[in-house]
Amino acid sequence: MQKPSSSDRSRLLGDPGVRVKNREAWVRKILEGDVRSASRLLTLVENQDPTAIPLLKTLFRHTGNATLIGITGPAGAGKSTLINQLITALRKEKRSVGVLAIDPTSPLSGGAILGDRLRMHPHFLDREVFIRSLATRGAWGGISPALFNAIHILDAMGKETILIETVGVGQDEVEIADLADVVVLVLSPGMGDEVQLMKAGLLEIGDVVVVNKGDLKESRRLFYQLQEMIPDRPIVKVAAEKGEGLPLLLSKIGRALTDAGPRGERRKRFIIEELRTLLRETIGKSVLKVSFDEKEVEAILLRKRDPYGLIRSWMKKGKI
Ligand SMILES: Nc1nc2c(ncn2[C@@H]2O[C@H](COP(=O)(O)OP(=O)(O)OP(=O)(O)O)[C@@H](O)[C@H]2O)c(=O)[nH]1
Ligand SMILES: [Mg+2]
Repeated sequence: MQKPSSSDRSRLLGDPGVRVKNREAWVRKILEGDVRSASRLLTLVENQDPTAIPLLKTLFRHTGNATLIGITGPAGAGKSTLINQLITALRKEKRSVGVLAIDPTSPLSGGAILGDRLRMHPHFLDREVFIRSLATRGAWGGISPALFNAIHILDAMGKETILIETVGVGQDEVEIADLADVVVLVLSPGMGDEVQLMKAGLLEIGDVVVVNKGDLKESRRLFYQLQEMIPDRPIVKVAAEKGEGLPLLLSKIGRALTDAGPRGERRKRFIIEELRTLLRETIGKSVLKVSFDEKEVEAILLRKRDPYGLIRSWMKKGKI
């Protein structure tokens, strides 16, 4: 990888000199939940356009309220179909919903954007539902600052629940969905035997495990195998296409959220991973060994500081 230049830095951390026209009105509209204003900023974020940063800095203090639900699992397991059903269920509870579909990069799932649009279509006209696909362009693979920023934008829009779909293949790398408040691992029959699942490390993630395609008889076998392999974890059989099994799944998700303890504690991991990702992309090397000051993480958690400004200040002080 090339050494990042100072323009790379301003792309990710902002340039104090940059002025954005109508910034206040733009921010206000996003906070009101305006879809067009949010979409415009998401496009800037996706393209790593530095003019996004001043807006993100202003929005940041209005974030941290949404519940984040990660939906991960192999390509074709039925994640998007399940998300569609989850939206319906959450809307019945009058919760506003944001969905971020992180484009699957594996060739198996080509055409995912169109597929996602079609499968989530019933909610396109609902103002309380905002769905967006996002291309990952992290120089180091899956996770990139854009993904964190996209979550902040949906959060600032006032979405109460944000569903994050990523293809999880069980490699060592952290996926954005794994940083959510609760992670739902979606599996379905016909993806190979259980030994392969174990080998892939796929079963290491997921607070709640879904066996989807419950209408197929092979799903029973997978369900029982999983019960043996991960006896301590909630496993729910669902037929996403028919909308079966959703109430039980929602209650397990709710339980997992409660069991996970105070949200602040869980969010620290999210913040540390966000800082790590920003650092990695701005200084161009892996930063696994950088230790994060508890007080600084806390300041971000409480929205007294934002991640972009904090890293800038570290650079100024020569800490990195
Ligand atoms: N039989 C059956 N098929 C299902 C069910 N849910 C989803 N499918 C089918 O499984 C295929 C993949 O569904 P998606 O929802 O696109 O799966 P995905 O995990 O989002 O896939 P990617 O985004 O490509 O990783 C589609 O053909 C769905 O129609 C189900 O409950 N039963
Ligand atoms: Mg999908």
